[in-house]
Amino acid sequence: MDWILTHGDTDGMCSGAIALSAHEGRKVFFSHPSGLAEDLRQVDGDVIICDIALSSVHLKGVMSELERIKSGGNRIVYIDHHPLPKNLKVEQFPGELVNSTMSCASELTYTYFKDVVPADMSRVAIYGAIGDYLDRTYVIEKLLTNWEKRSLYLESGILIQAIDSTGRDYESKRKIVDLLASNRTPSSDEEMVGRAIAEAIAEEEMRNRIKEVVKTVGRVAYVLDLQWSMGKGAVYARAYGNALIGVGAERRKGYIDMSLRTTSDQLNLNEIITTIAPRHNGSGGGHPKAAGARVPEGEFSAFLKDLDASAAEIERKRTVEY
Ligand SMILES: [Mn+2]
Repeated sequence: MDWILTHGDTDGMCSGAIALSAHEGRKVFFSHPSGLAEDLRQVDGDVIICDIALSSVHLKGVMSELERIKSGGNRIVYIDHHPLPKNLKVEQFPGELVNSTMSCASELTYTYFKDVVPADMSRVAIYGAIGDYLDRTYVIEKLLTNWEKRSLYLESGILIQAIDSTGRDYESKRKIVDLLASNRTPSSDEEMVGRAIAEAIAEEEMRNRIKEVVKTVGRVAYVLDLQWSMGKGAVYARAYGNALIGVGAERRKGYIDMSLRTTSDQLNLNEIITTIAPRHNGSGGGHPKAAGARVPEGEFSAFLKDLDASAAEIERKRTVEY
């Protein structure tokens, strides 16, 4: 069987939908950087992987699975926009590697498949770009010229809120990917519209609750176990904690999973996280302003202190430089 492995956020799901519209009938499976090696073990055919960072900590396991898939005579296309780990030898990559940190994965996936997917799939690339805050690139702005921008914002708003409401419900996520791949709009699906409105109402309540429960460690503001989108939790924690970095975290099987956000142009969360997470027996990474991490539960408070110290150090250096 042939596969599509993709990330479960809006950008990942839009990438997956574009790949699925290029390869109807493939099995869509959701994965993430620390689970990728394990998830690849079930792959027994061609595979397209979208929007999943190659993490330096898990690189060995991922590469050996990719080698196994390739040696079975199968084709691998790996499309991603996260920075490549320093220990990756690109020339030895066992498949096609499409990578740029300037665009979202949906844009890269659409560009890769544009000759084989219906032209209407360009709006799915735009939804994905909005989902990852990467809609102001040359390609996306050009694609937008053939659409009514304001209407696409409604569609992407419904899509993004509905996806946020799915959490780890992979069956619902798969239905959304199918809908997008078959060129239907989010607004045409009653269940999605219902989910989106309910999520928007929950967000308004949660936003106000975060004002009350946010905690700070120096320049870092965090919320823990809100049972809600960790990314949004991080955004509002930073805003209401009046901090440099926001963290939305939750306890999970002895670990703390978290999303991190900053609005500072001086910080690079990907660099900070890839440096400090391993010091706490954790892993993580992502983008300069949005990243994710996982550390053992007992390390969480030391990790936050380390995060604050790194931010302080960068702030101090930059101040001296200027
Ligand atoms: Mn992405």
